Amino acid sequence: MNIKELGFTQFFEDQLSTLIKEKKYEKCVPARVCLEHKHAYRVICETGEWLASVSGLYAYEAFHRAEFPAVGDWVLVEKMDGEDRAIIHKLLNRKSQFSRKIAGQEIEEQLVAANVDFVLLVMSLNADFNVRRLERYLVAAWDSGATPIIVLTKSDLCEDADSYFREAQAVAMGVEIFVASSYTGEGIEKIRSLFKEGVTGALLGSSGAGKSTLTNALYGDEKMEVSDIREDDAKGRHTTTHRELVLLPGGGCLIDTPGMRELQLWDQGESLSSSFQDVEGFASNCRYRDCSHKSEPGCAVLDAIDNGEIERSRLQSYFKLQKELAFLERKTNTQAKLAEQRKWKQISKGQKKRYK
Ligand SMILES: Nc1nc2c(ncn2[C@@H]2O[C@H](COP(=O)(O)OP(=O)(O)OP(=O)(O)O)[C@@H](O)[C@H]2O)c(=O)[nH]1
Ligand SMILES: [Mg+2]
Ligand SMILES: [Zn+2]
Repeated sequence: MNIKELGFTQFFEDQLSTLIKEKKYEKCVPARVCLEHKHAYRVICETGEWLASVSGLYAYEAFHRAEFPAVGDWVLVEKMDGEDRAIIHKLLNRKSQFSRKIAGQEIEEQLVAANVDFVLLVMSLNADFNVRRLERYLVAAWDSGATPIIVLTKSDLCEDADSYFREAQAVAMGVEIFVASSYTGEGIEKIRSLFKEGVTGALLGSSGAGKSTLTNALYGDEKMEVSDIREDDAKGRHTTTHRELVLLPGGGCLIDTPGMRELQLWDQGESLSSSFQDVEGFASNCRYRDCSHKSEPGCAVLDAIDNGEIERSRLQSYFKLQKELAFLERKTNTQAKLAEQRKWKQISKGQKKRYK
């Protein structure tokens, strides 16, 4: 196998050519993380597939959870003699990363997939379909550095796919939308044509949306386990438990992920603007620059709602996501400040010792 097939592009080659000159990486080869389970990894490289874990030094130096390898990452590994095991010594810089805030109260980034070109937001054309959730996924997807794509699955179950398509289109702002069925094969070829050699996509969405079934359809065989959804609410059973990278026979890599219960945003940039170009477009015509679009006179956004150009629920969704991101920013700023203070405390402690 040639690692180009695994997605080893110039971006990674450039990093490798510098790193490999360092003595400590002399015995290393590049490998891609294809499975992760509690800090144990499976990696693929040119000569095989190995179980791997990070070196002691790596673990010691990694400060944040996001500095540990995730599925899709490129790492430098050293094979252990006579064993199908390897040690991960170095993580190569990522070209994209889809992140979320970890579940619960803690403010920390969790990586869902790394180095993907496309994030395929999967939603089924039944009770799972929810435009507000789609908006949330789109914000996260725009932030990832990968291109978002929407896949509306189970079209065979839906009499009126067109109206769902239009609903999705109204919030998708230039994002390509595929209507597909893994049962009848509708849309599958079109989705497959995204995957050329070296291209990586990741499937994201709720449990039961049909991500693993789609993986199997694209793969052309029963690669991933799938199971029924619950009749009463169309929710899935969390069948997939690990993120896994699969090499498609026709070229390209696909990452299947476990269905998410909730996607809490972990946003670094301008992704809200990318997802809500319509709202922000109108907002630029408001009379006051700091218009909150709640009750001000001359508010172009409220006018747009009155004229039916934007739905009120979309504006509410915008406010909600904006609030969530502002909260996250405040929290991460506080955390950064605390970390800084801790660092200075340690340094000054060290200095006091030295002067004693
Ligand atoms: N009718 C129909 N059913 C589908 C289609 N795709 C998936 N399903 C069914 O939906 C159920 C859930 O599919 P999965 O592929 O396991 O869903 P998933 O998104 O991988 O779920 P998790 O692994 O739990 O996140 C299974 O019963 C599938 O057979 C489709 O295109 N049409
Ligand atoms: Mg699955
Ligand atoms: Zn306004």
